[in-house]
Amino acid sequence: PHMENINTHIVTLTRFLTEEQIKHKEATGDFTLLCHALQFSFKQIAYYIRRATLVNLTGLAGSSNTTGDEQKKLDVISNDLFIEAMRSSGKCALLVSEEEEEVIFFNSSANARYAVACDPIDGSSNLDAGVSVGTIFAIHKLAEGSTGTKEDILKPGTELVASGFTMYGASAQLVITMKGGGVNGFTLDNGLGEFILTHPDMRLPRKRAIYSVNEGNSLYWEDHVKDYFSSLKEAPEGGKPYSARYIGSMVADAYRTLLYGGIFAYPADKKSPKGKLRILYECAPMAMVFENAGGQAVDSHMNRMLEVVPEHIHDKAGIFMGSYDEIEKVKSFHKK
Ligand code: P6P
Repeated sequence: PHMENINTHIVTLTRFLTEEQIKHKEATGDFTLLCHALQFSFKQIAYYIRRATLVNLTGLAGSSNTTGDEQKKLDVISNDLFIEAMRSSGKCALLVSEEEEEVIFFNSSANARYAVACDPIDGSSNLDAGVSVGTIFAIHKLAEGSTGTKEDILKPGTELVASGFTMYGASAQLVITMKGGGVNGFTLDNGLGEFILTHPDMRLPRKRAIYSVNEGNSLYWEDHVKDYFSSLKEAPEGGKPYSARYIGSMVADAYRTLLYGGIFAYPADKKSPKGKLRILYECAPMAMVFENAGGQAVDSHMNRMLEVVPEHIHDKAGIFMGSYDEIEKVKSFHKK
């Protein structure tokens, strides 16, 4: 009888990726191998974050390691790990990282067909406060015949092959979605060193009375943004106002919104006219996850986020993402 309560249907990320590959007859295995390099870097980053608080990796000035050289901050270590994982995979032609001013071209990966954008440690300013941070990733496929140029990554999110994020919280939670597919959540089992499928086919509730925005910027918001958020604080006949939940780490706010529903927003405002969050490795990958989970994501002009094309690799955008009905409500407040 004890066997009855042991979940024997364990799907690891590795098995999941292989099953996905088999669905595509034309698959060469390159995408699968790229994703293995990704998951390896998430395991490494998770390991370093867990050690960070112990060995002072959270970037407190003056800390140095045994050889005495200046202790690298966690965001630098994570960026280095991620770059090396992409390089050694041989499947990544070029990489855009939040930590790198310019595109990194992997000339050693001659036949690589993928371009990756990532934020290795999004929310790192919160690290020493113990707030969950995360790695956000977006995968584009090179245009036919392209040898890998900046144009291969300056594309609308509608062309993304896959995207997702790993949140380093009490445990490492990985969320991944592929073009035309659903959203699946995996939890890192530290003992096995495996990501286990714990949240199959994640679906955003159509509505939920939770809003997530930095109200400290409300002085700078456009009027229709002020009106929208003010409307959430009213109690319609017999109804109740919304709850406010803001962590200030996009991956943590996004993960909660994905699980519970509601809306997360970082509107462009008078202080940040183009918004604060970056299109390639924050807005677009999150938008793909939210749309594939049944939600929506729009920019400050109410354009579908996945149709926004950045001019430069670090371009920003305002963003509203969350439950389908909630975004419809934002649109209704936006003056034409
Ligand atoms: P603010 C973290 O610094 C970050 O890039 C995102 O992770 C987060 O959503 C946003 O900025 C928080 O910005 O202005 O509210 O502190």
